[in-house]
Amino acid sequence: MRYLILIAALTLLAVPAHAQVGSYYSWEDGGTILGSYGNLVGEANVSGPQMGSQGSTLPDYTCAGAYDGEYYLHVAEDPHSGTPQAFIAWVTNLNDGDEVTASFYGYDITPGASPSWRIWGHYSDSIDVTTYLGSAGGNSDYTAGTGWDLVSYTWVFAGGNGNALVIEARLYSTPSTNDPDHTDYWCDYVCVTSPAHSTQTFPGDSTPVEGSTWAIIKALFR
Ligand SMILES: [Ca+2]
Repeated sequence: MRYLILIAALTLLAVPAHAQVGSYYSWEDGGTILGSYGNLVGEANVSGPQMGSQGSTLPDYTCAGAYDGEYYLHVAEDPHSGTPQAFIAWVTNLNDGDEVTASFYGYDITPGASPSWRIWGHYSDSIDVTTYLGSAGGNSDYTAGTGWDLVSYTWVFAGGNGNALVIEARLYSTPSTNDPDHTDYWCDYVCVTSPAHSTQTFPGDSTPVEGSTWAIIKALFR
């Protein structure tokens, strides 16, 4: 089954000049992540209530279940160090000036305090999702701490040598650096809107808007 659903094709008259296409991915097909950076461990496709740790080494909080559908993503930071990132979407074949909006829901029950999520991005080429061609910035707001919270950002593409954008789900634990601390995280329902000439790729077995790029991803992550 395919869970990559085309949800919108906006008017040609809208700003920006290119028609925008929106898709979402909800982890319903068993996928996990496209890649990661830093001390990110334990990526898993999960369903139902989950127990986790908020900085301790023992389980001390629970997530009741998915934000959308039945399945969602678990990752963890272990040991705490720096800012780990889960790569949860990839938009390729972009041109300077293109507008890309992405969002996801992160689970957070600690208002105003870590652990929390942020959405960020970096540039890559359109061949290999693991290439890093510089930060693209992101939203400095964290998940609110009210349960399943939305984080979102809009980039105006300016990739320099690269022509692709990797969407990062960033993990912020407390204390930020400490061994052997462990923090569990859950996220769900990543949405991406980008120009119709670009290609959106998500984890799992979903088919991207342009199938040729998916063949490359499968070869990379076999
Ligand atoms: Ca889901």
